[in-house]
Amino acid sequence: MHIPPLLVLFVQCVYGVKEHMFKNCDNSGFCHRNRHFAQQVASNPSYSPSYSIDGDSISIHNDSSSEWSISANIKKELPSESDLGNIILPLKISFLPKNSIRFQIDEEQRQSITPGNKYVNSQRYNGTSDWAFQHTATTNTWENVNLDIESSKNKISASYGPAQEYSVEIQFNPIKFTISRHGEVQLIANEQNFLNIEHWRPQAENARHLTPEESDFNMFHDDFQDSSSDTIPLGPESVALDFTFKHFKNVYGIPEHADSFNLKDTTQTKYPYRLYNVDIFEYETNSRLPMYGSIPFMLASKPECSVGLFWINSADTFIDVDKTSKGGCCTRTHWISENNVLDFMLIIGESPNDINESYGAIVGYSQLPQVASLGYHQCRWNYNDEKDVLEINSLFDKHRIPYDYIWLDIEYAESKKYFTWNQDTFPDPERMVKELDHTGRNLVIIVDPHLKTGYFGSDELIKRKITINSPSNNQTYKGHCWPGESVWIDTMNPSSQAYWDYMFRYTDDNKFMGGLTTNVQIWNDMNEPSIFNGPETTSPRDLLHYGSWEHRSIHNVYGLTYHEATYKSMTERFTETGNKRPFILTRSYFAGSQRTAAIWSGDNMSTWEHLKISIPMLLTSGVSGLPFAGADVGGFFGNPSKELLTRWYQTGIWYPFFRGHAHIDSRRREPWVPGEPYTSIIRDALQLRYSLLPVIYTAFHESSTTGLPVIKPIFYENRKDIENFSIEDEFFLGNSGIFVKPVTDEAAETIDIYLPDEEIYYEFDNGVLSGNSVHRQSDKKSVTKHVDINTIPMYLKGGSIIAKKERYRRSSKLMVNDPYHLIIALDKSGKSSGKLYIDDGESFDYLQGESISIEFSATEENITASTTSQGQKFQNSISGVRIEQITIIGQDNSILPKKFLITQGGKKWQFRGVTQEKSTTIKNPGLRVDEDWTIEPLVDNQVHDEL
Ligand code: NBV
Repeated sequence: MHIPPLLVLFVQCVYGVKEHMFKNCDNSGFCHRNRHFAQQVASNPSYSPSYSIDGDSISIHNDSSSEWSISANIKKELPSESDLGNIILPLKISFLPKNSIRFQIDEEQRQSITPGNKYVNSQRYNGTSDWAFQHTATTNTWENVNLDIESSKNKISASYGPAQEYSVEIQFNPIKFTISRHGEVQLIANEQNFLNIEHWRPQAENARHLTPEESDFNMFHDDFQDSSSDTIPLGPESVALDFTFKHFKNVYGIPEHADSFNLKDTTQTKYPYRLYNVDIFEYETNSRLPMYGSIPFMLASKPECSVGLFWINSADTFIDVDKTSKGGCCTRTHWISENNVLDFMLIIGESPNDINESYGAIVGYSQLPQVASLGYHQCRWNYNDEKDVLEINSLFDKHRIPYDYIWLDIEYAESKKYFTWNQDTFPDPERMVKELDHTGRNLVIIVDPHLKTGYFGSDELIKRKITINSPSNNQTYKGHCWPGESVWIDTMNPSSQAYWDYMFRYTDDNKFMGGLTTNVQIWNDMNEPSIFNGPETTSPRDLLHYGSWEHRSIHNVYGLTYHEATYKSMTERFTETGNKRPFILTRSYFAGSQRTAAIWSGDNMSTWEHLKISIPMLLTSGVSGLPFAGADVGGFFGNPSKELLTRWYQTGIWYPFFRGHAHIDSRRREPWVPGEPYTSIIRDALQLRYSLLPVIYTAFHESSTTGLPVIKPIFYENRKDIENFSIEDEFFLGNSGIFVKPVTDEAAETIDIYLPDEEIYYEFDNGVLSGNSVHRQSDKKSVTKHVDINTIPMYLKGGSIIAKKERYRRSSKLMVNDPYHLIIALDKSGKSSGKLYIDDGESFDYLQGESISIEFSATEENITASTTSQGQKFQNSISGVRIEQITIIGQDNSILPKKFLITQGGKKWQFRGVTQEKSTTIKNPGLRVDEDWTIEPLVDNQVHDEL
C-alpha cells in the first residue's frame, strides 16, 4: 500500500511511544493478508469471487410460527489448477427478536481434520455468543412474524418488522446480504466482495490453496518480535467481510480506543481500529491502537434511519473504516478477525436508541447498579493501611464532602497474593469495614486473575485443573505479573466457578472476606489478561483453555468470563447476607459485560488531552451498550495541576462511574489536598453529583430496560440537525433534559456551546437554576459563555422535569429518606414532562416490582404526578418521603401561576408560591412522593369552593 510521505510523518507522531509494542495491520499476518486480498479484489474489475451460495442447498425452517431460520451452503472454489474441489461453508441465517438478523458461517471439513497439536480443538470456535448473549435471548423467536419469503434463482428476499417496513435480500452469486427500510437500501454485507474465509490446509500443500488475490504472509509463523514463539497449530484461519452503510456519513462504537466519538477514516494508515484486549498503560490519545476492552458493535445513524452491526467474534480483530466515497454515498467498513466462525448480526430501526434496544435485547441491557455505586469512589494505589483508610474516611467528613466507596489496590495483600491480607497493615479488616459502615460507606478490594505460584490460591487452581495451560503439554502455564511467577485461572472452565465461589464466601472460616459486612465489593484488574512476559503485554495465543480452545479464539472475551465469575460468586455471597446487588469493576470487557460490571478507561494520564478524550470515550461506550463507565479522575499517571484536578472533578461528576484514582508514585490528591478555592469548588461539584443521584439512577433504570446511553450524545435528542452527529464534547444526562458541556481547556475564559435544537435551555449556576436561559439565534447555533474556575456549563432543556435531593449527607445511603426538590422547566409552549424511578437502591427486590415509577407532567391546566408500583413493601418504606420544594421556571413570569390547589390522597389544599422574574417556588407543599397528586393553578383571588 502506498502511504503519502506527509501522512507517514503524521502517523509516526501520533503513534510515537506505544506503536512498537503492538501489532498493526502491516505486521499482523491475518490483517495484512486480508487487506492485501481486498486491495487485489478492488483493483481488478473482472474479479470473479470464489464464494457463492448453492441455491439447491437452501432450506427454510419455520418449525413453529415464531421460529425462523434459513440454511444453505456456501461453496468456496479453490484455484482451478489445484484440483482440490470446493470447500463447503454452512450458512445459517436466523431472525432474532426486535428486527435483528444473524448470519453464521462455519467450515464443514473441520469435523474431520487432525491438527498438528493433539491438544488443540480444530473446530472453528463458535462459543463467543454463549458469553456475549444474555441467556434468555438465545432462543430464535421472531416478534413480527409476517415474514414473507420470496425466492428466485439467484436470491431470496424477506420482509419483516412492524408493517413489513424492513427487508433482507440474500443474493447467491456474488454473495450479498442487503438490508432495506421502506425499500431503500441501508446496509449491505459483501458489497465489495471482501468476503474471505481462510479454510484449513496443511502447510506443505498451502500453495495449491491460494488464489491469485491472496498473500501467504505469516500464515504458519509469526514474525512479530515477541510473538515468534506462536506455534499457530491450525495455520491461517481468518474470517473477513465488508459492510457498506448506505448514505451514512457517521459511524460510532467499536470501543475501546482513545479516539474521537465519530469514527475516522483508516484507509491511509497501517492502523485500522483494532480490537484486542491489552494492558496499554500510559496510552496516547487520538489512537486506533487496541486497549483493555473490546465491543465489536458499530452504530450508524442519519436523520431518517439507524443501523447496527454486531460482529460476534472474540479473536483479534481489525476494522478499516473508509469514508473516502464520493458524494456521501456511504461509509464502507472492512472487518477482519484472526479466526472463529464468521458470525454477525445486522440490526435496523429508526432512531439510534431503537438500535440500542434491539442490540440489548440480545446481549442484555446494563445492570441496574446500586445507588451507592453511582456516588463518588475514592481510590489510589494504595491506601497503605487501616489507619490511612480511616483517616481518609474522616477527612471527607471534616471537609463536608460526600463519598460512598474507598478502594484497596494490590498492596493490601501479603506479597500480592490475592485472598490474603497483609497482617501488618490490615490486621483487622472486619473492624475497618465496620467503621466505614457507620456512615454508610463501602469498601472495594482488588482481585486479579494472576495468582502467585506457591500458595493456596494458586495450588488449588492447579490441583483442580482449572488453569490456562501451555500448548506443549496441556499443563498449567506459568508467566509473570505483579506477584512474580503466576498462574491464571481459566474462567472458561465451568469448574472454576465453585472454586471462585469458595474464595469469596461470607462464612467465618473464609480468611479473606468471611464475616466482613455486606458493604464489600470487588475490582477485577489485569484481566485482558495482562502478562508481563507475554506478546503484546498479554497471553501467548496458543495457550489452551477449557474445551481445548486456543486462547487465540477467545482472547477478547476472557476478561468477561473472569468478571462474570466474580459477579456470580458475589451474588452467591450476598444470598447469605441479604440479597444485595454486587458491584464489580472490570478493566477488560466484551459485549455483554454491561450485565454484570462497570468499566473504566484504565491507565490514563494527568493531562488536559486525557481529560478531553474521556468524554468521547464514554459516549462511545454508552452507544455500544455499556453505559456504566468512567475514567480515572485526575489521571492515573502523573500529578495534575490544581486547575486540571478541579476541571476533572467538574467533568467526572457526569461520568456514569465516578472514581478518583492515582498511581503509586503520584502525590496525594484527595479533594482537600489542593486547598482553597479548589477544595470548595470540588466539594460543590461532588455535592451537585449527589443532588442529582435521583436523576442519574432514573437514567440508569431507563438504560437497564431500553439500552439508552446514560450520557446521551446530542444526536439521540435531535436528529434533524446534521451537525449534531459529530458533536463529542456535549451530552445529555439520559432523557432528563440536563445538558452539559464540561470545560476541558486550560485557563479557559469562554466556551462555545452548540445548542442541539431550538428549545429554551435554562442555565444552572453552581448547580442552582440561575434564571437565565439561552436559545439558538437564527444566524448562530452556538452561544458563547464566560467561564471561570467555578463554572460547570450546564442547562435544563425546556420541557423537562427533574427531581433532586439537595441536603448534604456523608454518603448516598444516608440520603434514602431525604425529600425531593422538583424542577419544572417549561418549554416554549408552556409544557413539560419528566420521570423519576425509585427503589431500595441496593437489593434485587425491584425485579419483583418493589419500586415506584413516577411520571410528571405540566401543562397550562395542571401539574400532575402519576405513580406506578406493583410491590407494597418498598412503597410502605418510603411513605414518609416528601417533596420539599417545587420550582417552576418559564420564559417569563406572566405564564407562571402563583397560587395553587393541591390534591393528593383525597385531600385538597391551597398554596401560594413565591414568584420571581422567571420562576415560581412552592416551598413545603406537603406532598408525599409515593402517591399521585395534582396541582392546579388558581387565579390570584380565587378561593376554591370544595376546600
Ligand atoms: O493494581 C495497580 C494498578 C491499578 O492501580 C490500575 O488502576 C490498573 O489499571 N494496575 C493497573 C496495575 C499496574 C499499572 C501500572
